[in-house]
Amino acid sequence: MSDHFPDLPEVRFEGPDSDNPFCFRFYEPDRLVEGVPMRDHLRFASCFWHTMRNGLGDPFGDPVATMPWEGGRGDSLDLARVRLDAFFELLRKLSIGFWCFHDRDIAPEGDSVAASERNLDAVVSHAEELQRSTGIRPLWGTANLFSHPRYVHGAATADSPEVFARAAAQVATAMEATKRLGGGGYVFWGGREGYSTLLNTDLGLERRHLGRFLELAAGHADAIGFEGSLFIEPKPKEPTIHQYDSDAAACLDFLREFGLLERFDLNIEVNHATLAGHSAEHELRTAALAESLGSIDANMGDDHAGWDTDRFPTDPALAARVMLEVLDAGGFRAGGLNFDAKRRRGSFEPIDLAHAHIAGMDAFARGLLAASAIRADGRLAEMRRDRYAAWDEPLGRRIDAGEATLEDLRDHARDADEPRLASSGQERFESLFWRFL
Ligand code: XLS
Ligand code: NI
Ligand code: NI
Repeated sequence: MSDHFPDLPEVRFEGPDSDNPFCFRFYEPDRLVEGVPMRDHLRFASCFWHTMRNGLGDPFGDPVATMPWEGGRGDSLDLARVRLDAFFELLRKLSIGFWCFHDRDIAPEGDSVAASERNLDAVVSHAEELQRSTGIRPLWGTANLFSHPRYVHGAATADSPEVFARAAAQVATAMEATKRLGGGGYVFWGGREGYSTLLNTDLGLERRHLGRFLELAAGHADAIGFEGSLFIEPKPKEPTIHQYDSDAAACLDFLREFGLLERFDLNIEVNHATLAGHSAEHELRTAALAESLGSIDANMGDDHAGWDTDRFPTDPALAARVMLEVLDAGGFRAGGLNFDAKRRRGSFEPIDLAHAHIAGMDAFARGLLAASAIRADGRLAEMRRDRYAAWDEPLGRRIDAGEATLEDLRDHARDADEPRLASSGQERFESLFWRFL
C-alpha cells in the first residue's frame, strides 16, 4: 500500500461529540436507515479531476496545490499510475466506495488516437489492480470533450464532422474503459456543446448533431454490452453562454424529441441547478417525475458568486433537501453522490482533501438522517397532501378524470360561491423542516 497521505489515519465513525478531526461525526456506514445501510443510501464517490488534477489555479493566479506525488515525473504514464495510487489510498482511508473519472484525467493524450487509446489502456490496467485490492469501483466514467483545443467549437456540435468523429472515438474508448472497470454509469456533460451568439450558430443543425451523437453512444453501449446507466448532466452556462443541456426540463425535452428518454437518465449537479436559477430539489423532483433521476454531483455554489464554484457540500440543510428527494424517489439504483467539488484555493495542502471529503460526507449523513426522520414523522407530507384535499371531492375528481368540459365548468362556476382559499403556510412548512436538523 502506498503512503502518500502519511498524516491521514483510517477515518471511522466516532459520533457527534468527538473532537478528532479525522473521524465521522454522523456518517456511520453500517447504520441502517429505513432498513438500508447508510453506505448504500449515499453511495459516495470522489472525482479524479478535482481531487487529483486540480492545482487550484484561478483566472488571476497559478496553481498552488501541493501534490508531493507529482514530483519530477513529467506527464508520464508512470505519474498517471502514481496519481491513482495516491487517489485510491485517500479513498480507502475515507471509506469512499466509488470514483468518477474523465479519460484524460487518468491518462495523458498521446500524439495519435491510437496512442491515446494505448495510454488509457495501460492506466486502466493499473486501476483494475487497485480496484481489486480495495473493492472501490467507478460510479461512472466519461470522456473529456472540452479541454483539447480541437474542441474549441464544441465536440458533437462542432462545425467540423472530423471533430465529431474524434469525439465519437473518445467516447467509444472511454465507455469501453468504464465497462472494463465495472462502472455503473457513463456520463455526458455538455462540455462546449452550446453557443455564444446565434449570429454565427446554426441552432437546428447543432441540436440535431447532439441528438445523433447521443444515439450513436447509446448504440455503442448496447453493442459492447455495457449494462450501466447513461446519464446526461444538465448545466445552463459555462463554458458557453448557452449550453444545450441547460436544465433538467430542457434535457428531458431534448431526450423526448430525439427518442432517447428511455435510454438516458439525468445526473443532477447541485451547483448547476443554482446556475440555472433553480434549487437542487427542483431539478431532482423534475427528473424524478419523469422517472429519470439517475445520479447526483454533490457540490454547492456560493451565495456571493454566480459561477460554478464547485464547493464541497458542507451544508446539512441542503443535504437534507436533496436526500428527501432521493428517498422519496426510491433511492439510487446505478447512481450515487459524486463529490464534483474542489477545495478553495487557500486550502492547498494534501490533508485538506481529507477534511473536505469528511465535511461533505458528514453533511450528507446528517441530511440523510434528517430526511428519513421527516419521512417517518409524516407531518410534512401530510400537510402537503392536505393542501390539495379538495381534489378528492366530486368537482376535482371529475376534472382530473377528464370528465368535465370547459362548458360544464362554466355552468358549475356560475352557480358556485366565490372559492374559499386557505393559507399555503410556507413558514409553517419551513419551521417544521428545520426541526429535524
Ligand atoms: C462541469 C461538470 C463536469 C462533469 C463531468 O461543470 O460538472 O465536471 O461532471 O464531465
Ligand atoms: Ni459535474
Ligand atoms: Ni460542474
